[in-house]
Amino acid sequence: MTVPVSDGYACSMAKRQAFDPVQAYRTMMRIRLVEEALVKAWAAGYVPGEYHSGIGEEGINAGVVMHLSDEDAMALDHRGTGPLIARGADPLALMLEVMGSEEGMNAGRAGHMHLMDPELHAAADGIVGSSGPLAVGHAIALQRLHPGRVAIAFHGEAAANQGMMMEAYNLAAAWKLPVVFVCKDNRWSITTASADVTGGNLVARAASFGLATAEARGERVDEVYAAAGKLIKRARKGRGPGFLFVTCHRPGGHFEGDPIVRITKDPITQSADLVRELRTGVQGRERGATRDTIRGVSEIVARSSRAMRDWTGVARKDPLRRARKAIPEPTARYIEGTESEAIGRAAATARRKTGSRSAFAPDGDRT
Ligand SMILES: Cc1ncc(C[n+]2csc(CCOP(=O)(O)OP(=O)(O)O)c2C)c(N)n1
Ligand SMILES: [Mg+2]
Repeated sequence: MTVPVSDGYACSMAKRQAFDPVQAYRTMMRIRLVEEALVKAWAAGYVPGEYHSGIGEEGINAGVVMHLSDEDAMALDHRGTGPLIARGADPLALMLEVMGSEEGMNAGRAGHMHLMDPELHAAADGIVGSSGPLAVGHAIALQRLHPGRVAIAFHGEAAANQGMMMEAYNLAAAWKLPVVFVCKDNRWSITTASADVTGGNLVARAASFGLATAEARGERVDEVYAAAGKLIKRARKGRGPGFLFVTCHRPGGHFEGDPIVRITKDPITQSADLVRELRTGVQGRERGATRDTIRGVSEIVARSSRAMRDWTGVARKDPLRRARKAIPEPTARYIEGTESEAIGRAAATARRKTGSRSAFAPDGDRT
């Protein structure tokens, strides 16, 4: 399913070679609005389970996906909303799916972590690292059936430590497959700082497998577009796979309701549970030696403050803010107006259709 192409949106993207900042801003704005609508829907109890938003990754999603065309494939991770919207997936069908509706893009069976659009050759998977082998599978098929087409694997920096991801890098290089791995580095894997569990350097690691590498800052969509373009172009020509390493800042933390983000926003109320648990740990019967307890508490405090530092005050790294500066003000406003209206309408429809299921609110909040 694709968005009606009244503005030439979905199908015109791939044919363009030069970077189009207006198209980039429209794509990023559309992603942001869908993400924000889903974040609000989650808080209001319309979304069963978790929701991992990709707010902050829009520069990566738009910068990479703007290079793709019809037969190209995408294997997505647990933050699949952005790439799918960038590719032209129907926002209403996607929102309905995340809300568990039978009218959703996968009849409500997939939820947000297994979104799939066969027409776009795109599917998400909640198993961390699985987008690697899945993209390699697509790439094997493309190499034989559709030379010139490319497969993309979106994955987090922590997923790069999964064994199956390294198998994917290896086979891609050994068989010169048309695949580009897009590694989105937000520096966190849930509450583990990735630097604490990662040996060496991921770009050097990818290069050592024989992948062509490039790097970009995720808040600069033009930079992502240029770096992705080089790797995608050579992969299409049969010159082998690539690895694109892109930094990004995700202010929402790991998922909606992330306790650390909640504490950052409202420390007095939201830290009550943490303080209670810490007190039980420190004073309870099962407590360990005092030295270990002190070390444990300091570790928790240090880790929480490191996360808070990373996840707050990143507005200046917001990819939309940067992209907006690159286009004329009236154009930006026009895009904001038309996209807000379309996505607002789709979000209201999705809520109306799933209204009777709005039973998943955290803390009984139904805003
Ligand atoms: C194989 C596997 N292990 C653990 C998990 C739980 N899990 C879900 S997301 C996540 C963090 C992944 O971090 P990263 O790849 O950096 O992606 P990010 O969430 O930061 O976007 C983990 C450990 C999982 N889904 N699959
Ligand atoms: Mg990460």
